[in-house]
Amino acid sequence: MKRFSIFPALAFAVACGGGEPAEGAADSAPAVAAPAATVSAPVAPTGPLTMPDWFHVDADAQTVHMTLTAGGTPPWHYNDAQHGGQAITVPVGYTITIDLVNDDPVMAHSLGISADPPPFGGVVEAVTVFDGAITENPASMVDSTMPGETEAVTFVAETAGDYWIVCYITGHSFSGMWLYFNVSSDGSVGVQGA
Ligand SMILES: [Cu+2]
Repeated sequence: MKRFSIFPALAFAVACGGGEPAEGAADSAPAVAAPAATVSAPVAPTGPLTMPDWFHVDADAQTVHMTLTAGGTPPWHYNDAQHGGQAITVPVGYTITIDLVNDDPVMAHSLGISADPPPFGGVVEAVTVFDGAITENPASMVDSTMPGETEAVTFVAETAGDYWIVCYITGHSFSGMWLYFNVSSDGSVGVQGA
């Protein structure tokens, strides 16, 4: 189980910040993101709900289809956002499909909807709040969504509330690989912070 020996070290390096390899990560972080060393929950992005080109709503069919691209050097991210730098809102009762594209050249990633809020520990239990809202083998370094792969999950957002999209690979959510995921009861839909 080599991931247990490798990842705490990586997470530690990220948490400590250091001076040297953080340049690229800092450049790609949205202005709303909290500093990487923060372990408390940052403030969620505000502003209007937008419809980026990776986010498609069909009100007649009551579906939302979105693409989340995972990758980057630590802190790892979805769609270039870390530490809740994006907030995704979907209407309650809609059927949601998320295509997780792993664009990271070297690292396994995963995705699921967590009912437990940040801050996240090094190990996030591989459970999800909505049936089907989790990629396969989400904590595995060798059998989750591997570099170059795309994995789709489809689920019904059946209960309104505040949730979080998390990566279950050890150390990833801890280091910032998570987004806000809100299920609205008033039909609100869109993305903040994109
Ligand atoms: Cu990850």
